Amino acid sequence: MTASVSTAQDPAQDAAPAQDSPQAQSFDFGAYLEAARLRVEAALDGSLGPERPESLRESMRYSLLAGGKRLRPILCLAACELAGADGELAMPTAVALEMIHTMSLIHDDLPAMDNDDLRRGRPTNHKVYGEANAILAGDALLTRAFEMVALRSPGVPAERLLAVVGELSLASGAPGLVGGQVVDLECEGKQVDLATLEYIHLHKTGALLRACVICGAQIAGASEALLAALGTYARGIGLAFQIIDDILDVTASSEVLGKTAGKDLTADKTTYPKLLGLEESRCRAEALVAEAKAALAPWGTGEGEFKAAPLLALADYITSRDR
Ligand code: GRG
Repeated sequence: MTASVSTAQDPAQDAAPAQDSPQAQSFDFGAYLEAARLRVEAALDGSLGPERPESLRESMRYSLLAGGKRLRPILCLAACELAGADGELAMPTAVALEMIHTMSLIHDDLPAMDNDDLRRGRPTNHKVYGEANAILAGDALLTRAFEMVALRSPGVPAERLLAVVGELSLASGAPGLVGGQVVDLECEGKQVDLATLEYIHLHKTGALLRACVICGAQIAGASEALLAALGTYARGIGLAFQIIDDILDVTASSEVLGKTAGKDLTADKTTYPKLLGLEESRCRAEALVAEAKAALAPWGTGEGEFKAAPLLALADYITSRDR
């Protein structure tokens, strides 16, 4: 597939599809999601090669290729395409994002953290490979993610890759995942207010979702206006994603979720349903998705309609998903 780089500076340029394109007439989100998922699965499958020893490679692959919705890499590809470039250009970064996400799941499941036995419908990494190996598999996935961007992203200008490395560092470290996780652990068993809950989720869940769309767009050389709009979009979908996660924790089964349901209650965590009730939580998630979609309005009308369609539909998917 030929990759092209856009230097678009405004909504009309960022997202102008071919005129009269039949794709612009209608958008089949189900087909889009499945095609994008398959592209991502293939890229993930080919992403781990030289890791040695073999036992490390096996445990990395066990978690990385265990399924999952692949929402993060798909958001990255969609943002890259909205910003006017071929999504394939962002595939190594999309893989890196899934590697960071998978690392965070492996570490989150450890006995010292959430202590879980089930993830993506399988025994957790440490249940299969032991705690030390699970920590190391997570460490290797995290560092491999940066290698994907810095050394395995052909065709992307170096200054864009540097910006992506910066975003991924912020999202993974104390200003993102780690900071959110620390506050989350500190708040277990305590009464937490809405502002603290929002802080936890904007960092623990929202930071990486933000990095997905920002990095995808940076690879395409998106304008500052589009990056700002994507930041607002990401805040909305990040919080909505976590609200729905909290709702599903009490309404769905472990079988459907592929992870232990009812965990928040057992761990005595403050959740949106606990603070607001189920109905109010769902309304809040829907309002956040509406805010997220509104941020992309300048890129989602007229000629830009088709290129914005995946991110708009992905926002709706966040509230309609059942796992
Ligand atoms: C060591 C740098 C470093 C970071 C780790 C453990 C940790 C710090 C952070 C925990 C982050 C975490 C697990 C947040 C929860 C995010 C979340 C809601 C995950 C579920 O995402 P889905 O539903 O899962 O997209 P699938 O399986 O579909 O990918």
